[in-house]
Amino acid sequence: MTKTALDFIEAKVLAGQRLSFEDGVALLESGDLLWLGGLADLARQRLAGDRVFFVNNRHINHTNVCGNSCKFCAFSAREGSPEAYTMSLDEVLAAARQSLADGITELHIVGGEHPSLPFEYYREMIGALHQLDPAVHIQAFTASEISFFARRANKTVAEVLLELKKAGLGSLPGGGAEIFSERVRGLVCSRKISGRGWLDVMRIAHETGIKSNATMLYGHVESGAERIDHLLRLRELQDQTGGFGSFIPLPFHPANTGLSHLPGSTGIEDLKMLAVSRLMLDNFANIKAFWIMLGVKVAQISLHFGVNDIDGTVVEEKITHAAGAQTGQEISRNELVGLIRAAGRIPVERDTLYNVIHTYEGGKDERRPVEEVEEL
Ligand code: V47
Repeated sequence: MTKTALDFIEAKVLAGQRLSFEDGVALLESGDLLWLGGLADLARQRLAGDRVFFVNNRHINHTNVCGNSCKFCAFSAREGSPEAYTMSLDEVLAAARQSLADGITELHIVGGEHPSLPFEYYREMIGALHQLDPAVHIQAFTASEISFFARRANKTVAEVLLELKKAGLGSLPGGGAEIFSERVRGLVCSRKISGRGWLDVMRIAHETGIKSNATMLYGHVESGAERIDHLLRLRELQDQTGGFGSFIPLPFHPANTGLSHLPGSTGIEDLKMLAVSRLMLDNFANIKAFWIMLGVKVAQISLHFGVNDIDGTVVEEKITHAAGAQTGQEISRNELVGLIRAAGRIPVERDTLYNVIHTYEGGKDERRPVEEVEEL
Protein backbone atom coordinates (compact mmCIF):
# COMPACT_ATOMS: atom_id res chain seq x y z
CA MET A 1 0.00 0.00 0.00
CA THR A 2 1.46 3.35 -0.97
CA LYS A 3 1.97 6.09 1.56
CA THR A 4 -0.40 8.28 -0.43
CA ALA A 5 -3.36 5.97 0.12
CA LEU A 6 -2.69 5.85 3.86
CA ASP A 7 -2.32 9.65 3.95
CA PHE A 8 -5.73 9.87 2.32
CA ILE A 9 -7.22 7.58 4.98
CA GLU A 10 -5.60 9.64 7.73
CA ALA A 11 -7.15 12.80 6.28
CA LYS A 12 -10.55 11.12 6.28
CA VAL A 13 -10.20 10.12 9.93
CA LEU A 14 -9.09 13.64 10.89
CA ALA A 15 -12.10 15.05 9.06
CA GLY A 16 -14.44 12.59 10.81
CA GLN A 17 -15.39 10.86 7.55
CA ARG A 18 -16.54 7.27 7.33
CA LEU A 19 -13.95 4.77 6.06
CA SER A 20 -14.68 2.46 3.12
CA PHE A 21 -14.12 -1.27 2.62
CA GLU A 22 -10.94 -0.50 0.65
CA ASP A 23 -9.71 1.79 3.44
CA GLY A 24 -10.20 -1.01 5.96
CA VAL A 25 -8.25 -3.53 3.90
CA ALA A 26 -5.45 -0.98 3.39
CA LEU A 27 -5.30 -0.30 7.14
CA LEU A 28 -4.99 -4.02 7.92
CA GLU A 29 -2.17 -4.27 5.37
CA SER A 30 -0.31 -1.21 6.63
CA GLY A 31 2.99 -1.99 8.33
CA ASP A 32 3.14 1.09 10.53
CA LEU A 33 1.65 -0.11 13.81
CA LEU A 34 2.31 3.06 15.80
CA TRP A 35 0.80 5.28 13.11
CA LEU A 36 -2.30 3.04 13.05
CA GLY A 37 -2.49 3.00 16.85
CA GLY A 38 -2.21 6.79 16.98
CA LEU A 39 -5.04 7.20 14.50
CA ALA A 40 -7.26 4.76 16.41
CA ASP A 41 -6.37 6.49 19.65
CA LEU A 42 -7.55 9.77 18.17
CA ALA A 43 -10.87 8.17 17.20
CA ARG A 44 -11.13 6.65 20.70
CA GLN A 45 -10.43 10.04 22.31
CA ARG A 46 -13.21 11.68 20.28
CA LEU A 47 -15.77 8.97 21.02
CA ALA A 48 -14.95 7.98 24.58
CA GLY A 49 -12.55 10.51 26.08
CA ASP A 50 -10.11 9.27 28.70
CA ARG A 51 -12.50 7.03 30.58
CA VAL A 52 -11.92 3.28 30.37
CA PHE A 53 -14.75 0.99 31.40
CA PHE A 54 -14.77 -2.29 33.26
CA VAL A 55 -17.57 -4.36 34.77
CA ASN A 56 -17.75 -6.50 37.89
CA ASN A 57 -19.02 -9.69 36.27
CA ARG A 58 -18.99 -13.46 36.34
CA HIS A 59 -19.11 -15.83 33.39
CA ILE A 60 -21.02 -19.10 33.62
CA ASN A 61 -20.71 -21.76 30.89
CA HIS A 62 -23.63 -23.99 31.82
CA THR A 63 -22.96 -26.83 29.33
CA ASN A 64 -20.28 -27.84 26.88
CA VAL A 65 -22.57 -30.27 25.04
CA CYS A 66 -22.95 -29.07 21.46
CA GLY A 67 -23.88 -30.58 18.14
CA ASN A 68 -22.14 -27.97 16.00
CA SER A 69 -18.58 -29.39 15.98
CA CYS A 70 -17.04 -26.03 15.04
CA LYS A 71 -13.41 -26.55 14.05
CA PHE A 72 -12.18 -23.60 16.11
CA CYS A 73 -13.77 -24.82 19.33
CA ALA A 74 -11.97 -26.86 22.00
CA PHE A 75 -14.75 -26.45 24.55
CA SER A 76 -17.58 -28.44 23.03
CA ALA A 77 -18.24 -32.13 23.72
CA ARG A 78 -20.62 -34.71 22.30
CA GLU A 79 -23.58 -35.69 24.46
CA GLY A 80 -22.64 -38.76 26.54
CA SER A 81 -18.86 -38.36 26.04
CA PRO A 82 -16.61 -38.43 29.14
CA GLU A 83 -15.84 -34.68 28.88
CA ALA A 84 -19.49 -33.65 28.56
CA TYR A 85 -21.06 -31.67 31.42
CA THR A 86 -24.35 -29.88 31.98
CA MET A 87 -24.90 -27.84 35.12
CA SER A 88 -28.14 -28.37 37.00
CA LEU A 89 -30.20 -25.33 37.88
CA ASP A 90 -28.93 -25.63 41.47
CA GLU A 91 -25.32 -25.63 40.27
CA VAL A 92 -25.90 -22.52 38.16
CA LEU A 93 -27.54 -20.80 41.12
CA ALA A 94 -24.69 -21.83 43.45
CA ALA A 95 -22.10 -20.36 41.04
CA ALA A 96 -24.08 -17.12 40.82
CA ARG A 97 -24.58 -16.93 44.59
CA GLN A 98 -20.86 -17.23 45.17
CA SER A 99 -20.14 -14.16 43.05
CA LEU A 100 -23.15 -12.11 44.18
CA ALA A 101 -21.50 -12.01 47.57
CA ASP A 102 -18.53 -10.31 45.85
CA GLY A 103 -20.76 -7.57 44.45
CA ILE A 104 -20.98 -8.54 40.78
CA THR A 105 -23.46 -6.56 38.70
CA GLU A 106 -23.52 -8.85 35.65
CA LEU A 107 -23.87 -12.55 34.91
CA HIS A 108 -22.55 -13.52 31.46
CA ILE A 109 -23.93 -16.90 30.41
CA VAL A 110 -23.09 -18.82 27.23
CA GLY A 111 -22.90 -22.53 26.48
CA GLY A 112 -23.04 -25.22 23.83
CA GLU A 113 -26.09 -25.89 21.69
CA HIS A 114 -27.24 -28.97 23.59
CA PRO A 115 -29.34 -31.21 21.32
CA SER A 116 -31.70 -32.46 24.01
CA LEU A 117 -32.15 -29.76 26.68
CA PRO A 118 -35.67 -28.28 26.54
CA PHE A 119 -36.25 -24.54 26.24
CA GLU A 120 -37.72 -24.63 29.79
CA TYR A 121 -34.19 -25.31 31.14
CA TYR A 122 -33.04 -21.90 29.85
CA ARG A 123 -36.21 -20.03 30.79
CA GLU A 124 -36.16 -21.47 34.31
CA MET A 125 -32.45 -20.67 34.64
CA ILE A 126 -33.01 -17.02 33.75
CA GLY A 127 -36.12 -16.81 35.96
CA ALA A 128 -34.37 -18.33 38.99
CA LEU A 129 -31.27 -16.15 38.58
CA HIS A 130 -33.43 -13.07 38.26
CA GLN A 131 -35.32 -14.00 41.42
CA LEU A 132 -32.04 -14.57 43.25
CA ASP A 133 -31.10 -10.93 42.70
CA PRO A 134 -33.33 -8.80 40.45
CA ALA A 135 -30.68 -6.06 40.41
CA VAL A 136 -28.10 -8.22 38.67
CA HIS A 137 -28.08 -7.86 34.89
CA ILE A 138 -28.30 -11.19 33.08
CA GLN A 139 -26.47 -11.13 29.75
CA ALA A 140 -27.12 -14.56 28.32
CA PHE A 141 -27.13 -16.71 25.19
CA THR A 142 -25.51 -15.81 21.88
CA ALA A 143 -27.61 -15.09 18.79
CA SER A 144 -26.66 -18.57 17.62
CA GLU A 145 -28.04 -20.16 20.81
CA ILE A 146 -31.24 -18.08 20.57
CA SER A 147 -31.81 -19.26 16.99
CA PHE A 148 -31.15 -22.86 18.11
CA PHE A 149 -33.68 -22.59 20.99
CA ALA A 150 -36.29 -21.27 18.54
CA ARG A 151 -35.75 -24.13 16.10
CA ARG A 152 -35.84 -26.76 18.84
CA ALA A 153 -38.89 -25.36 20.61
CA ASN A 154 -40.72 -24.61 17.36
CA LYS A 155 -41.05 -20.95 18.28
CA THR A 156 -40.06 -17.79 16.46
CA VAL A 157 -36.90 -15.94 17.49
CA ALA A 158 -39.10 -13.07 18.71
CA GLU A 159 -41.15 -15.44 20.89
CA VAL A 160 -38.01 -16.94 22.45
CA LEU A 161 -36.55 -13.50 23.13
CA LEU A 162 -39.77 -12.16 24.64
CA GLU A 163 -40.17 -15.19 26.92
CA LEU A 164 -36.59 -14.89 28.12
CA LYS A 165 -36.95 -11.14 28.58
CA LYS A 166 -40.09 -11.72 30.67
CA ALA A 167 -38.12 -14.22 32.79
CA GLY A 168 -35.38 -11.62 33.45
CA LEU A 169 -32.97 -11.63 30.51
CA GLY A 170 -31.26 -8.23 30.25
CA SER A 171 -29.17 -8.42 27.06
CA LEU A 172 -27.37 -10.75 24.66
CA PRO A 173 -23.60 -11.28 24.59
CA GLY A 174 -21.80 -10.89 21.28
CA GLY A 175 -20.60 -14.46 20.76
CA GLY A 176 -21.33 -16.86 17.92
CA ALA A 177 -20.63 -14.27 15.21
CA GLU A 178 -17.29 -15.82 14.21
CA ILE A 179 -16.73 -14.42 10.67
CA PHE A 180 -19.84 -13.72 8.63
CA SER A 181 -18.29 -14.83 5.30
CA GLU A 182 -20.06 -17.93 3.97
CA ARG A 183 -16.74 -19.22 2.62
CA VAL A 184 -15.17 -19.19 6.08
CA ARG A 185 -18.26 -20.54 7.84
CA GLY A 186 -18.33 -23.40 5.33
CA LEU A 187 -14.78 -24.27 6.36
CA VAL A 188 -14.92 -23.83 10.15
CA CYS A 189 -18.52 -23.93 11.39
CA SER A 190 -20.77 -25.28 8.65
CA ARG A 191 -23.48 -26.46 11.08
CA LYS A 192 -23.78 -23.16 12.86
CA ILE A 193 -26.25 -20.36 12.11
CA SER A 194 -25.25 -18.35 9.00
CA GLY A 195 -23.79 -14.88 9.23
CA ARG A 196 -27.04 -13.44 7.92
CA GLY A 197 -28.96 -15.51 10.50
CA TRP A 198 -26.79 -14.11 13.32
CA LEU A 199 -27.45 -10.55 12.15
CA ASP A 200 -31.19 -11.25 11.81
CA VAL A 201 -31.42 -12.48 15.43
CA MET A 202 -29.60 -9.35 16.60
CA ARG A 203 -31.92 -7.12 14.58
CA ILE A 204 -34.96 -8.79 16.17
CA ALA A 205 -33.39 -8.52 19.63
CA HIS A 206 -32.72 -4.81 19.17
CA GLU A 207 -36.26 -4.25 17.85
CA THR A 208 -37.55 -6.11 20.94
CA GLY A 209 -35.69 -3.68 23.19
CA ILE A 210 -32.86 -6.11 24.00
CA LYS A 211 -29.37 -4.64 23.56
CA SER A 212 -26.41 -6.80 22.64
CA ASN A 213 -22.70 -6.90 21.96
CA ALA A 214 -20.94 -8.08 18.82
CA THR A 215 -17.77 -10.13 18.34
CA MET A 216 -15.53 -11.39 15.55
CA LEU A 217 -13.30 -14.46 15.84
CA TYR A 218 -10.14 -13.76 13.83
CA GLY A 219 -6.73 -15.30 13.22
CA HIS A 220 -7.75 -18.64 11.66
CA VAL A 221 -8.61 -19.12 7.95
CA GLU A 222 -10.19 -15.75 7.14
CA SER A 223 -8.67 -13.08 4.89
CA GLY A 224 -8.24 -9.42 5.72
CA ALA A 225 -11.06 -8.59 3.30
CA GLU A 226 -13.37 -11.02 5.13
CA ARG A 227 -12.58 -9.33 8.44
CA ILE A 228 -13.46 -5.93 7.01
CA ASP A 229 -16.64 -7.31 5.42
CA HIS A 230 -17.63 -8.55 8.91
CA LEU A 231 -17.04 -5.11 10.43
CA LEU A 232 -19.03 -3.37 7.70
CA ARG A 233 -22.01 -5.69 8.11
CA LEU A 234 -22.03 -4.87 11.82
CA ARG A 235 -21.71 -1.15 11.09
CA GLU A 236 -24.66 -1.34 8.71
CA LEU A 237 -26.92 -3.02 11.29
CA GLN A 238 -25.77 -0.59 13.98
CA ASP A 239 -26.77 2.31 11.69
CA GLN A 240 -30.26 0.83 11.54
CA THR A 241 -30.86 -0.27 15.16
CA GLY A 242 -28.22 1.35 17.40
CA GLY A 243 -28.57 -1.74 19.57
CA PHE A 244 -24.92 -2.80 19.92
CA GLY A 245 -23.18 -1.68 23.10
CA SER A 246 -19.68 -2.83 22.23
CA PHE A 247 -17.54 -4.69 19.73
CA ILE A 248 -15.06 -7.32 20.90
CA PRO A 249 -12.53 -8.79 18.43
CA LEU A 250 -11.64 -12.30 19.72
CA PRO A 251 -8.20 -13.73 18.75
CA PHE A 252 -8.38 -17.43 17.85
CA HIS A 253 -6.65 -19.85 20.25
CA PRO A 254 -5.66 -23.02 18.37
CA ALA A 255 -4.73 -25.60 21.07
CA ASN A 256 -6.95 -28.71 21.19
CA THR A 257 -9.09 -27.49 18.27
CA GLY A 258 -9.60 -28.90 14.78
CA LEU A 259 -7.34 -26.07 13.59
CA SER A 260 -4.47 -26.75 16.00
CA HIS A 261 -1.97 -26.66 13.12
CA LEU A 262 -2.53 -22.89 12.85
CA PRO A 263 -0.25 -20.56 14.77
CA GLY A 264 -2.82 -18.18 16.29
CA SER A 265 -2.45 -14.42 16.22
CA THR A 266 0.54 -12.36 17.34
CA GLY A 267 0.39 -9.40 19.72
CA ILE A 268 1.02 -7.05 16.80
CA GLU A 269 -1.91 -8.56 14.87
CA ASP A 270 -4.15 -8.23 17.95
CA LEU A 271 -3.31 -4.54 18.38
CA LYS A 272 -3.84 -3.90 14.66
CA MET A 273 -7.23 -5.64 14.73
CA LEU A 274 -8.39 -3.60 17.72
CA ALA A 275 -7.18 -0.35 16.13
CA VAL A 276 -8.81 -1.10 12.76
CA SER A 277 -12.05 -2.03 14.55
CA ARG A 278 -12.05 1.35 16.31
CA LEU A 279 -11.52 3.16 13.01
CA MET A 280 -14.07 1.24 10.96
CA LEU A 281 -16.86 1.02 13.55
CA ASP A 282 -17.47 4.74 13.87
CA ASN A 283 -21.01 4.11 15.21
CA PHE A 284 -19.93 1.80 18.05
CA ALA A 285 -19.40 3.69 21.29
CA ASN A 286 -17.13 1.05 22.77
CA ILE A 287 -14.34 -1.28 21.62
CA LYS A 288 -13.61 -3.92 24.19
CA ALA A 289 -10.38 -5.84 24.83
CA PHE A 290 -11.21 -9.23 26.35
CA TRP A 291 -8.13 -9.70 28.56
CA ILE A 292 -8.83 -13.43 28.95
CA MET A 293 -8.05 -13.96 25.25
CA LEU A 294 -5.54 -11.16 24.66
CA GLY A 295 -3.55 -11.51 27.86
CA VAL A 296 -3.61 -8.79 30.49
CA LYS A 297 -0.55 -6.96 29.15
CA VAL A 298 -1.72 -6.72 25.52
CA ALA A 299 -5.17 -5.69 26.78
CA GLN A 300 -3.56 -2.89 28.80
CA ILE A 301 -1.42 -1.70 25.87
CA SER A 302 -4.51 -1.79 23.65
CA LEU A 303 -5.84 1.16 25.64
CA HIS A 304 -3.46 3.18 23.40
CA PHE A 305 -4.74 1.46 20.24
CA GLY A 306 -8.40 2.49 20.26
CA VAL A 307 -9.77 0.43 23.14
CA ASN A 308 -11.90 1.99 25.90
CA ASP A 309 -13.26 -1.09 27.69
CA ILE A 310 -11.32 -3.92 29.30
CA ASP A 311 -14.26 -6.25 30.11
CA GLY A 312 -14.41 -7.44 33.70
CA THR A 313 -13.57 -9.69 36.59
CA VAL A 314 -14.90 -12.81 34.74
CA VAL A 315 -14.15 -15.28 37.63
CA GLU A 316 -14.46 -18.46 35.57
CA GLU A 317 -14.00 -18.98 31.82
CA LYS A 318 -13.92 -22.32 30.06
CA ILE A 319 -14.08 -21.66 26.29
CA THR A 320 -10.67 -20.05 25.76
CA HIS A 321 -8.99 -22.03 28.52
CA ALA A 322 -10.01 -25.27 26.78
CA ALA A 323 -8.13 -23.86 23.76
CA GLY A 324 -4.92 -23.17 25.64
CA ALA A 325 -5.35 -19.64 27.02
CA GLN A 326 -2.55 -18.89 29.47
CA THR A 327 -4.36 -16.13 31.33
CA GLY A 328 -5.87 -16.59 34.79
CA GLN A 329 -9.59 -17.07 35.28
CA GLU A 330 -10.20 -14.04 37.41
CA ILE A 331 -8.91 -10.52 37.91
CA SER A 332 -9.88 -8.28 40.80
CA ARG A 333 -11.53 -4.90 40.46
CA ASN A 334 -8.49 -3.34 42.09
CA GLU A 335 -6.14 -4.90 39.57
CA LEU A 336 -8.28 -3.59 36.70
CA VAL A 337 -8.25 -0.11 38.24
CA GLY A 338 -4.46 -0.30 38.60
CA LEU A 339 -3.96 -1.45 34.99
CA ILE A 340 -6.13 1.34 33.61
CA ARG A 341 -4.48 3.99 35.79
CA ALA A 342 -1.02 2.84 34.76
CA ALA A 343 -2.08 3.36 31.13
CA GLY A 344 -2.86 6.99 31.97
CA ARG A 345 -6.63 6.62 31.80
CA ILE A 346 -9.52 7.08 34.20
CA PRO A 347 -11.02 3.79 35.41
CA VAL A 348 -14.82 3.68 35.42
CA GLU A 349 -16.82 0.76 36.74
CA ARG A 350 -19.93 0.43 34.56
CA ASP A 351 -22.99 -1.74 34.49
CA THR A 352 -23.75 -3.92 31.45
CA LEU A 353 -25.56 -1.11 29.62
CA TYR A 354 -22.71 1.36 30.19
CA ASN A 355 -24.29 3.31 33.03
CA VAL A 356 -21.53 4.61 35.30
CA ILE A 357 -21.36 2.93 38.72
CA HIS A 358 -18.17 4.51 39.99
CA THR A 359 -15.47 6.76 38.55
CA TYR A 360 -12.07 6.27 40.12
CA GLU A 361 -10.87 9.85 40.08
CA GLY A 362 -7.41 10.77 41.31
CA GLY A 363 -3.84 10.32 40.08
CA LYS A 364 -3.96 9.04 36.55
CA ASP A 365 -0.71 7.23 36.17
CA GLU A 366 0.23 6.28 39.68
CA ARG A 367 -0.08 2.70 40.83
CA ARG A 368 -1.34 2.37 44.35
CA PRO A 369 -1.23 -0.60 46.68
CA VAL A 370 -4.26 -2.71 45.84
CA GLU A 371 -5.86 -2.32 49.28
CA GLU A 372 -5.93 1.51 48.96
CA VAL A 373 -7.89 1.63 45.72
CA GLU A 374 -11.24 0.71 47.23
CA GLU A 375 -11.05 3.71 49.56
CA LEU A 376 -10.87 6.37 46.85
O1 V47 B 1 -18.72 -17.41 20.36
C1 V47 B 1 -14.65 -20.22 20.54
C2 V47 B 1 -15.19 -17.74 20.59
C3 V47 B 1 -16.89 -16.89 21.83
C4 V47 B 1 -12.49 -20.13 20.52
O2 V47 B 1 -20.34 -10.12 24.58
C5 V47 B 1 -12.99 -18.84 20.64
O3 V47 B 1 -19.20 -9.02 26.04
C6 V47 B 1 -10.87 -18.00 20.68
O4 V47 B 1 -18.39 -14.31 22.73
N1 V47 B 1 -10.32 -19.23 20.53
C7 V47 B 1 -17.45 -16.82 23.25
N2 V47 B 1 -12.19 -17.79 20.72
C8 V47 B 1 -16.90 -15.62 24.00
C9 V47 B 1 -17.63 -14.36 23.67
C10 V47 B 1 -17.45 -13.15 24.50
C11 V47 B 1 -16.34 -13.01 25.30
C12 V47 B 1 -16.20 -11.86 26.07
C13 V47 B 1 -17.16 -10.88 26.08
C14 V47 B 1 -18.27 -11.04 25.27
C15 V47 B 1 -19.34 -9.99 25.28
C16 V47 B 1 -18.42 -12.16 24.46
O5 V47 B 1 -15.56 -17.35 21.89
C17 V47 B 1 -17.52 -17.85 20.88
C18 V47 B 1 -16.46 -17.97 19.81
O6 V47 B 1 -16.58 -16.93 18.88
N3 V47 B 1 -14.32 -18.93 20.62
N4 V47 B 1 -13.54 -20.98 20.48
C19 V47 B 1 -11.09 -20.31 20.46
N5 V47 B 1 -10.56 -21.52 20.29
